[in-house]
Amino acid sequence: VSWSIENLSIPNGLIYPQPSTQKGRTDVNCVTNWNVPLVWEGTFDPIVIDAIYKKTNPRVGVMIFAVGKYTGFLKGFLETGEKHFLTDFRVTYYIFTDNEKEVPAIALGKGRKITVLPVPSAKRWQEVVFGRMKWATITIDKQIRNEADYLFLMDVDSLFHNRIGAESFSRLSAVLHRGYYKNTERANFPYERHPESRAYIPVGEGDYYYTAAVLGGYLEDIYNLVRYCYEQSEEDSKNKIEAVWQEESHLNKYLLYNKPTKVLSPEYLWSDYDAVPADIKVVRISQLKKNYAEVRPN
Ligand code: U5P
Repeated sequence: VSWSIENLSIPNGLIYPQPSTQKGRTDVNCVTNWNVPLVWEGTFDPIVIDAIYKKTNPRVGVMIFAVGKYTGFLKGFLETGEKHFLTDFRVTYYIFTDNEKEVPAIALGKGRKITVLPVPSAKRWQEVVFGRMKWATITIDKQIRNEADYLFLMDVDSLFHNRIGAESFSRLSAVLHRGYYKNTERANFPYERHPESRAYIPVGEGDYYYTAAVLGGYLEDIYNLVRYCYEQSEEDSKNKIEAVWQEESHLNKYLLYNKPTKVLSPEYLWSDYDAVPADIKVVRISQLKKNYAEVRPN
């Protein structure tokens, strides 16, 4: 299939500034030690990269969960997504919800649609968070596999503020957690440290600490990842264990031993709680402040 090899052709005659071998970002590292890109503003030309991927016109799926009061976040997420997220690409938002009536009617761009998928309500917020991996696994098997080439999984309680384009595409793209992307020894990453958990990572190992709130990649690679997180957390729960950061702990273990093919800087998920430092030149998505007591079931 065409998706197993990234095709880097562009339209003849596309005009863009000459790329340099000398100039570029010097304040941040733009490559990992397994030699894949670490993506920051200023490391790509949006015209060039979008042109490359538009040629293959991929079908992009975005899985978002809005269970209980979180349906209130859908409007802002979708409206700002339509302004900034892969505009000019084919995008389907897969909205997993226990309350279809609360899914707002949003004007969508050409080639873009919403598919609503019913899921059960939850008593504990942890049920939703773990349940995402389960419902994502089941629904990819049942439906999405035939409908998407690239697949994203995102938290709904956030807004898009700036462009996210084809630079986010790769086989497996993961986002650095804003809280630990610099000045943090890996021994201090909030990995699961109990050897009894399937998410256990020993002190002395680790690359980065990734967020579970934004993820993307080829459909099959995302499928393998979500199924892994689902199965590992099921094993833990049989042993009466819940990993310290739920599915994010399992995700970090997976990504340590199955390296992402692209690492996205915290531009791809910042937070309204945190001041924006100088090396974050553009905030593309930001998590909203929320009243946990109000929005979570327990
Ligand atoms: N979520 C819900 N309902 C809940 C808790 C979580 O839909 O009661 C989903 C949302 O998509 C949210 C994501 O963005 O799980 C992560 O949860 P949180 O860590 O933001 O609470």
